Amino acid sequence: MFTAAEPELIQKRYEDARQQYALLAVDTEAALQTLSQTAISLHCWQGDDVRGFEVHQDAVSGGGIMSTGNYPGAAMDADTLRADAEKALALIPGPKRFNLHAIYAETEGQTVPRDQIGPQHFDKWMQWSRKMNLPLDFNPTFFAHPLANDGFTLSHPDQEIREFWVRHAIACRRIAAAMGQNQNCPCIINHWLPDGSKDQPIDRLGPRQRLLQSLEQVFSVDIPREYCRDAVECKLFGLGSEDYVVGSHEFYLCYTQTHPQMLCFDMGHFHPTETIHDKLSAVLLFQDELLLHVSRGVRWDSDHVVICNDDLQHLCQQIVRGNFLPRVHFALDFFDGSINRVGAWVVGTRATQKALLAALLEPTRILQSFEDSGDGAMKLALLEELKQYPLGAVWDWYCLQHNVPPGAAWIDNLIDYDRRVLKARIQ
Ligand code: RNT
Ligand code: ZN
Repeated sequence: MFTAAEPELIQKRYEDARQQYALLAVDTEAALQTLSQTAISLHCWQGDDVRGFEVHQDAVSGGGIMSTGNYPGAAMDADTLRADAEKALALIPGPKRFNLHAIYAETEGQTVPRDQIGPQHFDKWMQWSRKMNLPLDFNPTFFAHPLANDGFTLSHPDQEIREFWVRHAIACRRIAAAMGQNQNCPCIINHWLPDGSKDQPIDRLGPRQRLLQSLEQVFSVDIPREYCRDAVECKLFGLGSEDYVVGSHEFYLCYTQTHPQMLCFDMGHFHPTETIHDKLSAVLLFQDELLLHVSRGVRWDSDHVVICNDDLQHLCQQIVRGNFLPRVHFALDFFDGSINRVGAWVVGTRATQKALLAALLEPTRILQSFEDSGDGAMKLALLEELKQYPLGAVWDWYCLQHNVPPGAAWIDNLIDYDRRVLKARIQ
């Protein structure tokens, strides 16, 4: 249905676009070169609605997050998840990484408590990573577990429960280091916990004191930085933690300012009208690197499939304008179980790459000179005109060079996989 244009035509369109951008002193080749060196980490949990493969998993609460929808074909085991991911990866140009959670351990039918998981439970993932040339990232799972049912983990008032989660986090850091060693580049491990309260806790300080203590324990274990980099993720509110989240923005901002771990900004973790692009130039003035969870908040949900909207474009603009690319890590974080999950991965990743490409194709120097000379209307005018520039022609050329379908052509591959594979799965 969406037959791709002939390669010669794509090349010709690119050549025209190259000249059009060149008139603004924008070097499309340089932009493409940068794009082809920027990896996006795809999150495994879009493929199975954040279920994971733990044995004897109790029906427990989502722990502050929840994937909704029952579109057919969700992956129910690791081989299927990998197969679906391979399909998605084949439709996304350029370098990618793959982000796992602890609940995706492969334990051969054995129940392995979360504080006892080790690198061996991720052997198959690491083999796959090598085969696919796809570095892995990692996350401890502080939710969907009986010991998380109170809504508190690392900040739980019960010391034994806290210690269980501390051991879990340390076990995960060791796994991350094994992944880093396996792939010869650091594995980014992100620590997010759902801890918080639904309604007006009297004590807002105690849980934060306990979280701080637990984090000190988790990070007191020396793990080589060349293999593992730790991040901590803040949040304003979640499902069941509407009134209070222990690991708030202020908590982790202060924490990372005084500790070597990096901050993780999730685009959906702030007030519904608050965006993160303005925070980069503030935080990166004081800190070395930043993990981004590219996501899309819609009303109270923080995890809709990413599209190329203003928020994402503003974010990428800030990264490029501030020369922050070498200091930020792009990870996707959304989950939608109501649509084809492979499609969700591809839509979100391609949107992120397109937003980045648009930012890389910006005539920043001209815009800056308008700003400097007080020509605000001219600056705004050029920003608006740029929206009609042939980004798509440059993008298609990039896709062609990376052997993935350009334009809408990939939707045909998606329809085929949907009908032939996903809908044929017995649920
Ligand atoms: C939840 C956080 C967190 C999770 C993943 C599954 O609000 O955004 O990053 O989405 O760890
Ligand atoms: Zn997140």
